[in-house]
Amino acid sequence: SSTQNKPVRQITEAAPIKIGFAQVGLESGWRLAHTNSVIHAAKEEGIELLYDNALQQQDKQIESIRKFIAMKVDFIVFSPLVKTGWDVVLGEAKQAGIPVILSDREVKVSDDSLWTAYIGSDFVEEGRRAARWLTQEMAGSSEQVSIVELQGTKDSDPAVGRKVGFEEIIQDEPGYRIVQSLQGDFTLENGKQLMLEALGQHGKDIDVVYSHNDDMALGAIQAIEQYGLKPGKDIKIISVDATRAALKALGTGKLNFVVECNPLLGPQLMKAVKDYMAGKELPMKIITSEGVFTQDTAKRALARREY
Ligand code: GYE
Repeated sequence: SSTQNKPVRQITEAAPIKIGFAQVGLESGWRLAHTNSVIHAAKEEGIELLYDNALQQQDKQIESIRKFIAMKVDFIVFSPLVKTGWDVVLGEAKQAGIPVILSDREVKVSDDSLWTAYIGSDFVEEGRRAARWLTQEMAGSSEQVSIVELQGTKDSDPAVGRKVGFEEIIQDEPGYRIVQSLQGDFTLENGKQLMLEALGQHGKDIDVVYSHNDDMALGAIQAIEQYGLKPGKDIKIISVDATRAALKALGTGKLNFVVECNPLLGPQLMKAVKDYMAGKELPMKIITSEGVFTQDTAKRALARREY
């Protein structure tokens, strides 16, 4: 994109690379691990990092980006709350000649030269992985499978992708039905509330919960227990992220399957920043490779899990 061809300034010890990091919020265990990874990796590389947190508010995030533009940072890194609504502020960054790296969510803007690179996951594939496990798990059962979906933040890239990928697989299965799909915000509290609402409407008819992240799944576990059912047994639960807390819940049988989403993006991010400053062309998309966890594989993974 056009911002990639700008001459780069001289980086010295007295004037190191400066990144403005407009983080989206504090919503999840994944997010805390991501923030720590970025801060730590910047320190390791001698890169100056200015950190702002928008607490899941788009106007706050726009304000942060504007502040970083005014401070003439070398890069802006941000995790967009939602996909749309960034054209104006990213236009301002482009005008100022500041490249923007998206970590870990994509945006939908009219002009893709408004951002330089995306570093993160393939959310549609994560949704497919969740659904593939379910269809294998339920293979051979002739009964209807009633699913409650707990969605992440409305119009956010991970919520949209995880829904699309899951539905893509489920739609070919005649017995599967999403009986309720509730919009959430990726937090544990909210997951619990939404699950109580779903239980109030469908009660014991619910076979499966598909949660767009671990924190909401952990909230759903609390709700199911409060309702008097056994999470992982009476109701199967699938989630995405694979934080320590989720791996532990897999180990105790309260969760059934977790699709991994890697938050440790700091090192890749710093590498991209340094490559860019050295005049290298960055790939538009840098996609992380990830696995999945079952109750059997979770215990071993837990010993090595950093977050
Ligand atoms: O899965 C969820 C979160 O954008 C990939 O945001 C991220 C998602 C992550 O808070 O837990």
